[in-house]
Amino acid sequence: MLKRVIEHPEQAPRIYGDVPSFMALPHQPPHALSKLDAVVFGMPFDGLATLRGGATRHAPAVIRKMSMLYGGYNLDWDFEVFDYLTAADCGDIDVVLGNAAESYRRLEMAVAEIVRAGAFPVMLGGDHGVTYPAVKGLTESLGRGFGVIIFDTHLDLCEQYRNDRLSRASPLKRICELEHIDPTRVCVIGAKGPRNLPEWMPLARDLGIRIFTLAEVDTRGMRAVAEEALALATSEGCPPYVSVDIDAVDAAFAPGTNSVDVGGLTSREIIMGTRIVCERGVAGFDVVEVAPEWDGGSHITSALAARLVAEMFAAVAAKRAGKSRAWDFMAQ
Ligand SMILES: [Mn+2]
Repeated sequence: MLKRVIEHPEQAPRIYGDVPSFMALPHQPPHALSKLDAVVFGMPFDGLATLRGGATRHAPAVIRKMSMLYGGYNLDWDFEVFDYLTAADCGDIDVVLGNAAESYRRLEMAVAEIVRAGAFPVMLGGDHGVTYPAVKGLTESLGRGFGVIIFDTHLDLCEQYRNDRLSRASPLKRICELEHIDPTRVCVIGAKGPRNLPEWMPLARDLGIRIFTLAEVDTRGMRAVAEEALALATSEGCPPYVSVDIDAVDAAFAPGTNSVDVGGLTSREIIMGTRIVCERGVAGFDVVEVAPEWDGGSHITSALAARLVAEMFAAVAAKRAGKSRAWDFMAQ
């Protein structure tokens, strides 16, 4: 069994330079993946800058560094995650900055390799545009569909933005056009506020996407909302693809992002939501829109991104260990 190196951060395999592998997982390039449950990769791509830019291309390296905070044992779950789940880090996609189509094609090829290894992909973005090729590559490699659950402030439903159909403004629209994706099994959690377009909500209704607004999360609580989203997304029995746009989280907890917004989810709420929507396993997982330079040196947003991946791993492993909702028992 592939084992993590856990004694000291310096023992972690190096992806490049001083960048460790995610959570000190074994480093295996895509063409040499052994049989695994999960494979982490970085997608250091940012295309369109819609506000203040923000180099999401730097996110995979910083998220990996901050992941060294976290080990396989989690007090809330009270078990060793990597006793039940094998995972590796296959490094970054060799992106061509400025060329989304070619970069996305390379991502899809890597996802195909990950599926061939029997694993599910775990992507460190990148702007939100990269969720589209990840879902496309996955559904094409699997030859089937799955539900999709997205945490996001924005609905990202532009047909195109300045003639670009592959930008961070359009991934949800592109995903809903995929052959095997049923938009009625697609959910967005945490949408809010004045940085959405007036045509998006009617379009979401027409497509049949279930939008859980932040107001609904406030009223019903994250637990109820995440449970309903999971039931919708897994209605045909397959685990969902889960995408976390870090800008769903309040700027107080996640300032390091391009379309930063206030009045959003707390870090506790996004952790709770991530745990619940991943508890039946995942088809794939990503965390996107982290722009480390806007963290002002704290790397707090990258730490949250790494934590959410760790929580996803715990949720998936807990299902195998028969420890679902372990944190509920801890609270008693
Ligand atoms: Mn967003």
